[in-house]
Amino acid sequence: SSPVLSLPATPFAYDFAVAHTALVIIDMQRDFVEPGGFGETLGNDVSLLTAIVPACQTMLSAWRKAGGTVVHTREAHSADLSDCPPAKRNRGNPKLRIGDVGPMGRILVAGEPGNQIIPELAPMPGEIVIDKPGKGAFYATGLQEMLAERAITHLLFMGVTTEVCVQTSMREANDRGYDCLLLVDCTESYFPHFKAAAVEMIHAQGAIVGWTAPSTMVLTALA
Ligand code: TIU
Repeated sequence: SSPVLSLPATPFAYDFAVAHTALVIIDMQRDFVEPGGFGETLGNDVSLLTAIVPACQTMLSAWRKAGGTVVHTREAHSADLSDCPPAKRNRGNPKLRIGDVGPMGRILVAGEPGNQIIPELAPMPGEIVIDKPGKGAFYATGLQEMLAERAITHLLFMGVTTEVCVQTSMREANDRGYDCLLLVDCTESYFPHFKAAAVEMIHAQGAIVGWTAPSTMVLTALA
């Protein structure tokens, strides 16, 4: 049996059962968190993102101990870039484009060193790992079917970056009928004011996209 747990989240209580909830960890890969990857080639200071790693580790290990479903995503393209639209590859003025060879291998290409999830949050056997060609975790992936097989109805989100891949994935999930909650201390942006705005716009208008809460609330509920 999996009792319903209730968090005093924002903007109001978030009720979930561990058996029907997945922890979704968005793109905690070296490309975004370490120097020499995609994030840095876009002109960003990646050091901001490493600050959330300890909170993510604590949350992940508590969720594993509780027996909950874990989903890891990576923003990843196939080696021939057939799943990378020219509009995405040509956008902006990066030092290195998707598919170019950087210090951690080919930028945003599956299997390259930079595309690996950071060791602190490495997937364990049996956990779902999704390679996604878009910003959202549902576009051109089998994620919805995998969640349906496991009778998952609720999603707890963490990862990077808040207003890009995390928010896009939450919006996709919300439209697919999932009750979503963002763990605010387990997500970060290269732009702190974008993170703050994203958190506000998610829980505004009566949780129009979903709920937000600190991870300590989940840890307390699981204890
Ligand atoms: N994972 C993710 O958010 N991909 C991005 O490209 N994020 C940026 O903030 N650029």
